[in-house]
Amino acid sequence: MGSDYTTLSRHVLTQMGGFSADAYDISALMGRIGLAGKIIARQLSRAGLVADVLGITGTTNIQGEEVKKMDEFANQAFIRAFEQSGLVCRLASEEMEKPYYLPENCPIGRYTLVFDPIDGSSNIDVNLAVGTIFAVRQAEQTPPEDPDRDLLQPGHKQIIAGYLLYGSSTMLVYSMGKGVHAFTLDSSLGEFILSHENIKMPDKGFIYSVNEGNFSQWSEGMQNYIRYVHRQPGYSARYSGALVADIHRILFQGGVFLYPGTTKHPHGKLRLLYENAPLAYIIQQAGGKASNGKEDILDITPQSLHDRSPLFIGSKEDVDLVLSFLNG
Ligand code: FBP
Repeated sequence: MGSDYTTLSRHVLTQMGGFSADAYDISALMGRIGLAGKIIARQLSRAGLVADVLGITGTTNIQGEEVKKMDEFANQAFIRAFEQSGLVCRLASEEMEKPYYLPENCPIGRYTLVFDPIDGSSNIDVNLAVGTIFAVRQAEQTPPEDPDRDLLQPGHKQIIAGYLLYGSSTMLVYSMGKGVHAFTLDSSLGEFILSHENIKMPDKGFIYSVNEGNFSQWSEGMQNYIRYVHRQPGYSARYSGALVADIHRILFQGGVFLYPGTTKHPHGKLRLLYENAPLAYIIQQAGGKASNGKEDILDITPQSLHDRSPLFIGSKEDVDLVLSFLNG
């Protein structure tokens, strides 16, 4: 267990190996992500008591989904957290068709941020765990005719990735390429304190996490994998409705999460840039694996901000087993 003094910003400085301007920039950037997370956690914690937390806004987002009031609140929390920061010039999220510019941070802002403000939105109104997913990349010179090209990069170009989990406690899990570390929010201090350092996941687990309601729409290989785990003693199905919560369980206990393509949605449901790639980065840093069924999630270059991809992610041996069924 970390001490009261291993705060998120201090841990990032240690990870950066010193007190350079870059180190302080990255530490400040993670501090802003932590701030947005605290503001979202506070709003969620009083959901049933104050107006305008639960329910829908009445609008539809670029995904064609009803926008929840918390989706909008969380999206704004991130934008507000990065205003006047000099860190991030452009942000892209699940809730915004196009990237959002913070002119006061341009062009000095040397990083870009992509995020899913609330992951597991269908859980909000029933007080079940939800999360936020984020990833940071270096901003690059882009041509005027294609200013956001540098947002469409493969996952291995992420320099930081992570998620916030709003569960019985609020946690922030991140990696900047030197292992995976988890922090727990101590609300009495208002600080994220290191609680789990250098998390390594089991090579094999006995949890499979999938929405079996889509069974009839899956490939034969995928159906055969599920038939196989149904026959094996010791396997347990766990599916929370929030990707972040299911991935968090698998990070600590092992197993595999699956969101395959379906006949209706051949690319599946989950978004590559701000759902699959950040979580693939975390899982790979913890010793696991993430694939779209054919290639490593971190090698895929998105063609557009809201591209979707199938996702098979978790313990190495479990993902390899799934791939062996998918590829016959
Ligand atoms: P949101 O980011 O819009 O919440 O969508 C993603 C998600 O809710 C994941 O968290 C979850 O794993 C999945 O969709 C659930 O989808 P389904 O209801 O089709 O099983």
